[in-house]
Amino acid sequence: MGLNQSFITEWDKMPKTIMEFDRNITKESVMQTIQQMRNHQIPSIDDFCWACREATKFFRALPNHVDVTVQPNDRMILVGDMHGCFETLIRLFIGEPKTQIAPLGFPGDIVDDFRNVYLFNGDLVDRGGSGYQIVFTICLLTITCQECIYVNRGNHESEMFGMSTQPGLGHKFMFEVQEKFPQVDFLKYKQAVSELFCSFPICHTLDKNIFVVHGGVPMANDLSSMPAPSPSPFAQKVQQPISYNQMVTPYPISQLQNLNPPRFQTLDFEDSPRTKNLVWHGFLWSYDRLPYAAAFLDYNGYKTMVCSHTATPYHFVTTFLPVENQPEGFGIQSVANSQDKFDAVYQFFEQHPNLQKIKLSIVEVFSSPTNQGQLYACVIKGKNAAVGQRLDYDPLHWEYKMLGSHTEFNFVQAQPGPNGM
Ligand SMILES: [Mn+2]
Repeated sequence: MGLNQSFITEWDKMPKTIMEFDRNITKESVMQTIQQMRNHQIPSIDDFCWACREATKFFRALPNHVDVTVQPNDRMILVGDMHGCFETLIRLFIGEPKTQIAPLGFPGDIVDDFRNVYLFNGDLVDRGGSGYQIVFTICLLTITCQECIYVNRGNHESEMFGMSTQPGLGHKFMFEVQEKFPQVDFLKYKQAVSELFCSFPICHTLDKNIFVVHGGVPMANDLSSMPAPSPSPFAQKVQQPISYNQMVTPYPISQLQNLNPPRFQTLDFEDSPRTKNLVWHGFLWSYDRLPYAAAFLDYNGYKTMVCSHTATPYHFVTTFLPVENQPEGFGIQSVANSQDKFDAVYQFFEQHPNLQKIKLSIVEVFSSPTNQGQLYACVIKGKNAAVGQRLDYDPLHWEYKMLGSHTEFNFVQAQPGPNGM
């Protein structure tokens, strides 16, 4: 992805006014506030920091790994990287008449007898120009509708990106806030933002079978304290994984709750060789979509992993099947990276129900135009069954809600300069 391209839109650049905001909020008032932001009003920095602190209290009480009991009438909506594009949130919640895309509605809304439950899978900020409105929205919804909104932390919710006050490496959230409030010092809001970002849980499990995490899982390299592989994520994608059952067992998810330092002290998820052997780093930064990740699913009793982080232009589904005599235990059966391929893989498994039962899957979902492709959210409807059987965990059966194409967003010209955009 080109850091020299701006992902700030004409919408982001429209002049904003400060809204009147009553802190006695209700679900109804929050919907009105989101409408006001759509109409180019933004909260004051004091109201913004208040919302961050109130939401932080809630997130801090959650474990690192949140086990979500899905209700039979829940409609789970999994949203990938937003990267500061508030227009995507408008498309999800309210709709955008010019696109003809029907909105999914707000968290907690009942649509066709199903209750909307959202999970935002990290990277709320940076790159785009309206992370401020996204963070404010997430906080207000968390305060008023806790059972209908979940958030995972992404690698941008770190000192390296979203909390950074150092210029360089693309458009950063702290500078977005500074542009909105040039007279206010970073110190006024950086602490509230940092505490919020560090309070987000690391991963969620839905109905026991679907594991949702921003980056991926710690690789064998991470767990064996071996020297890190190439720092390039693209190099990692094609690198052969180290066979887990010969060298190190996959990370047991039960250990995540007791990991030290606690997540509240992990400001710095730097993407450098120095931090690559930290378990924290794997969950937020890993781009591994190879059999080692399937081994993690198998070891921990999950069927499907939902990741974001990779800016895929389509909702990639990677399918793994057990392979005899392979050290990894699993091999990649297919990667559905286009609609034609998706349909072919779907057909194959419909014709091979025995393989369907034993396969494992990874889905990549990205919901911001910074992927320079199509934007999607995953939609999975619950059913009336026992816990563990309420969601169909096979991603070939899920609905992928198209939110548009990157070509529909009017990006402004990149600023020339030594740091690029
Ligand atoms: Mn990311």
